[in-house]
Amino acid sequence: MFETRDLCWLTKEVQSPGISTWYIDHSKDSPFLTTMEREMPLLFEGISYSNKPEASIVFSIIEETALNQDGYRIEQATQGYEVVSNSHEGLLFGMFGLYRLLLTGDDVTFPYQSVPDQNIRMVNHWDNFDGSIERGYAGSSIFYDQNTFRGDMELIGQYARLLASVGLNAISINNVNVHKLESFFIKEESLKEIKKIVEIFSSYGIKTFLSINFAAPMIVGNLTTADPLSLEVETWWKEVIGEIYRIIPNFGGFLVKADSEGEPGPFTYGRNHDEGANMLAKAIKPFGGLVIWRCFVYDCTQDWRDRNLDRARAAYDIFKDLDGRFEDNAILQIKNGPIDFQIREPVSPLFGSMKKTNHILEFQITQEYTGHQKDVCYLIPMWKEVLDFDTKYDGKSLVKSAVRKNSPNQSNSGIAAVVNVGMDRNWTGNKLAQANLYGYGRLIWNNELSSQEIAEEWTKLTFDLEKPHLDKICSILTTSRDTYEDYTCPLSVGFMCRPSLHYGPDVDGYEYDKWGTYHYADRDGVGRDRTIATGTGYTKQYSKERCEEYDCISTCPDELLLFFHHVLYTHVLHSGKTVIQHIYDTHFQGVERVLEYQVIWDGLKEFIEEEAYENVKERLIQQEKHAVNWRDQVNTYFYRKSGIPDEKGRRIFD
Ligand code: GCW
Repeated sequence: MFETRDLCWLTKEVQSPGISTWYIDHSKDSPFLTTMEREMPLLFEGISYSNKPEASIVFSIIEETALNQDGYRIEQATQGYEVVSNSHEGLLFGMFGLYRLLLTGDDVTFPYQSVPDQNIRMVNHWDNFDGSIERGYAGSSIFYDQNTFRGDMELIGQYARLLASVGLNAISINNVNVHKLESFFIKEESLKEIKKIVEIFSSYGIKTFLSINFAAPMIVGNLTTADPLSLEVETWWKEVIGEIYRIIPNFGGFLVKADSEGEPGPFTYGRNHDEGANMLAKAIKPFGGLVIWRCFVYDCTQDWRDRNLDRARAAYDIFKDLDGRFEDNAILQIKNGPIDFQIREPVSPLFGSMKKTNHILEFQITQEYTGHQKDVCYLIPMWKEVLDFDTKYDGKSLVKSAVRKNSPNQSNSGIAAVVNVGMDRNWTGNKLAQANLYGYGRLIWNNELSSQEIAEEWTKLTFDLEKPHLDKICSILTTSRDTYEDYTCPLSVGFMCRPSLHYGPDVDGYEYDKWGTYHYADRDGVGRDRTIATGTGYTKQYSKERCEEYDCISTCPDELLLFFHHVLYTHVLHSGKTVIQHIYDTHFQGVERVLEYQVIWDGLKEFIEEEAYENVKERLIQQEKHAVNWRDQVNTYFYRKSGIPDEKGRRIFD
């Protein structure tokens, strides 16, 4: 397995005659020593361990508050490099940091100090025990197969090193929709298997979490209720948690999706979400565990006829008033936008407004609504926009700092994302989708990195190419989010994709359905009115300044217009174009861009190793078909509705 699997950005070895030995000060017991002993020769060609501190690379534990828990500093020493940190985790991250710098950092200056901007840096798996992955596009689960634990520990080991190499430190290993069999993961038989997985991740400094079923007391424990305020339920969970920690003392905790899309939760018992989360948090606290509670709670059985209901409002309506009522080891996990990982959405209004509750921001690396890892869609630009978004509370409050600062226990705050890997040999289906996993880790560790810098790092580590060729790949990556947006949903109107599948166009697919995602296109105009005066009042969930900006049609940014307003097709955008012309232009442009990507990629044929070349080539062909389909359906739909022709006279089907 080890030879045949694509090792992504860890394929190369640092080759330097000056680097021949390494040394770690293990006067303090290091749980990571074995890991580093295994890693160092994989990362640095011909290196061997020396038991003398005069080695080419020296790892030392120091005490320096500024480096925090996981941070490190690399100093240039006469014989090579010294990596220092407060913790062994930090040294491990520093080892991967030094490797990266030596391979990519042409103009790096030493000492190089790196301290993560976010404390919890997590990936969430939506893997099911049967081996399928909800919204997975890279083959089946690396953990499970046909209701058994796959047991390929070497593969899990490779995955752990990939995650640690980009600075991640937490993982949840099963789907948040916890089906029958997975509900029993909290029992001894499964825990013994899970322990083996936990051990591997923990040897790379990564904490493992399980998604649990809120109704487990009934499903697993045969109780008649799962009411969080029932003593019987509380006692049951305490026993279960005691058992988990007896078997897995370094277990991370629980991730919970409750009262959402059919999952059980406290609402069933007339209880609130703080009551649900706190019951679990109190039970797990003595063991140092965490409860991560998702805010993706909304009514998915809406009546499309009722225009007063607005799914976008749900998370804020449910959670804002609970601010300050959660235990110190409970964390709310909030999706980046108010609806659901669309190619463009405004930032969730909970950021900045919630000030007394630990929180985690949730992204989606797996490309559910962004092209299923067939289409290239580099997501770092989108995530950066979210992190850099100024919520405008108290003057200025950027999401990236609000997540931490507004969490009373800052070590219990951070970022999580639904991950994109599976059994495909290259992990992510589309080779270029590796850049999203790599970039996610890098960006949430260092929120200041640019999309361009991350793309450059990834391409340098991944391919053996001259700069002009690397630049070409970067040019595909860094424009691909805009391209995807161009040929899919215009101006943040959202959805318009095929129901359930979420790939390919179906403009009215969700329009008369129960899911609460409507565009309201008619013969005159399109968009959801979320204003205070005439709409759902969602704009009021933002800070005063943001509310005014979004509420007013003349100040609302173009790219968010249809999320907040219902406008005429003839409405003129800030760009100077009418809405209808914008729709036509972007859809033609999106397809053009994909054709350009094909030309660029073809030009790289002789320089890229065949498997990777063919992999992306094949997908770019699919992407073209996909883009053409979107273009023609969206353009035709709006042409038929509006009767307004394209001013450039291009072919639109009528
Ligand atoms: O985006 C939606 C997906 C569901 C997913 C849900 C969630 C795991 O379509 O498949 O369920 O979000 O985030 O819980």
